[in-house]
Amino acid sequence: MGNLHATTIATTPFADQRPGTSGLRKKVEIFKQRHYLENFIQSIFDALEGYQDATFVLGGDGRYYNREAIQKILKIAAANGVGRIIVGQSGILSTPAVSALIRSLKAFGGIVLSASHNPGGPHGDFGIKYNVANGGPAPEKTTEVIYRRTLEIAAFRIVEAEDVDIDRLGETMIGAMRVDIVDSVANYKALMQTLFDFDRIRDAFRSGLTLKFDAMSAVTGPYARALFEEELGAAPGSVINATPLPDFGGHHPDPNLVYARHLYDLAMSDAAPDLCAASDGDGDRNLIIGRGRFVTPSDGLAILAANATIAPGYRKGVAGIARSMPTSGAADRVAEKLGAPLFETPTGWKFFGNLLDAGLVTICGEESAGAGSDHLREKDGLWAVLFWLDMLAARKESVDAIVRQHWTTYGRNYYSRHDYEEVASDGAHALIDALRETLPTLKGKRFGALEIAKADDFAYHDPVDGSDSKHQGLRVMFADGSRIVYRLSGTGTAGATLRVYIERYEPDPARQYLETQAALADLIALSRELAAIERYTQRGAPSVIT
Ligand code: VG1
Ligand code: CO
Repeated sequence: MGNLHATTIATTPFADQRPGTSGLRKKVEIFKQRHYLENFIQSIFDALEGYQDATFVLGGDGRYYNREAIQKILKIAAANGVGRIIVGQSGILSTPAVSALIRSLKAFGGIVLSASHNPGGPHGDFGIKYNVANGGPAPEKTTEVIYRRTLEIAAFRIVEAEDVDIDRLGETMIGAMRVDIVDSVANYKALMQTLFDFDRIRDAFRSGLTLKFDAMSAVTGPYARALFEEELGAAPGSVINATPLPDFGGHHPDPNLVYARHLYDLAMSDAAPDLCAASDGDGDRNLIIGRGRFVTPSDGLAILAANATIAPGYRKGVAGIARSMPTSGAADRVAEKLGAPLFETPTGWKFFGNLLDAGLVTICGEESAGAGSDHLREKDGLWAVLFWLDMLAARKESVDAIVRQHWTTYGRNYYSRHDYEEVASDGAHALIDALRETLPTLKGKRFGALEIAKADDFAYHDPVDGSDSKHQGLRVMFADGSRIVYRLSGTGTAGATLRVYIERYEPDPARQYLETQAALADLIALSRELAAIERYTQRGAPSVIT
């Protein structure tokens, strides 16, 4: 194909294209509106500088509309003067694989098509996220420029060309832009081999270690098959639901105790394998359940950090740890013991990027089942599973034993998140506004044995670029170290979702084996009372407890 004609097409702005916690997420019906996707993609290019002739990475989690979106994006990119685009075969690339490719190829940036753990299909959700040259999600200053552009956009550019065959590996051209269709797994797999002791894990599987990994009919299937079964020798059938489906088989690809209940039940049964694990739609989250022991994501972060030097990729130790503010303080105790700094950031992986780039932290995590490290700039589900496998292989102990030993050493942070999903948006905002008003009056107040020591509206000052992010969640902190945090989700696509995070620290080994909801009962009751949740949301109880 020689010079193709690029046309400029007039358009009008949409008012609702502000990216949230992790990109722009909307119902498929919204994305399918005429010019909706085109406007957003053109706004991304309009917001960038100096990208002409540069390389970009493009791929998604295979959900409904992935393939159509890829064809449109390729044609818009060609019309905007992009030099080369690397596309995962059949449009498949996990979020961490995109991040890894951007870094390996020193690309200018990348576009991830995913709504992560949200359901897919014609009536489900779709999403677009722009990642920058370090491989991570664009920082807020960039997403704000993109958003402002979407409010003014008057035209987009697109070439008229045949669709590219994205199922066939190899190189093709759209006008002057080169398109490389690449293996979705190879680059990511090679990176994992530099971080973990594959021989040790292989030996462990040979000696009887057992795994059940559920790809939830989402993007990680091909990666998990290649890594766990083909490369590491886990028994055939260790990976289930391994074919990415456009509607994820009609399920929520969310690896939590509600949507992956069957894994929990398996792990608690007589037939339990040593490790049950799962990842989400786009492959950046992880669920870890050992035989008889669920590992909360907050504990998982702390345990990985405490054991990091077991893995070859982290032999040199941990420079620092970062966690999102609502994530439990379990990692703080590990950082303290390691003599490493601990950073507390707002929710969303984009806030870890600067800390990782500056070498201030090695391992990061969020309570929402995300963990990762400086190997790339996204959270990484299969990385976490490989880390656990390597730890099990090296320590030759069960998940349960590792967790118990961790609590004995560091104490246990009982932790739970209560989500009130899809409540009316007005009521949810009114709740937050009202609670914010009362924060200054809460200090010193007593509720039974609980005394409020401090209450604030979390703000973050980025120590690397000096940027400030305000209103990142309301914190109520108690004299005994317990905590309740309130914030509204920035990834939902219907109404509002109120997240309430509840935590209590228990240093006494004799009291570390209570059921979580029971251990937190008084704080849970207080969380509802303090914010008058039922009055504002008409909900007497949360819809999801994790
Ligand atoms: C949620 C999680 C947050 C995570 C984000 C994206 O955001 O709480 O920790 O970074 O999803 O994860 P929110 O604003 O809904 O609370 V993923 O795997 O959906 O890209
Ligand atoms: Co995700």
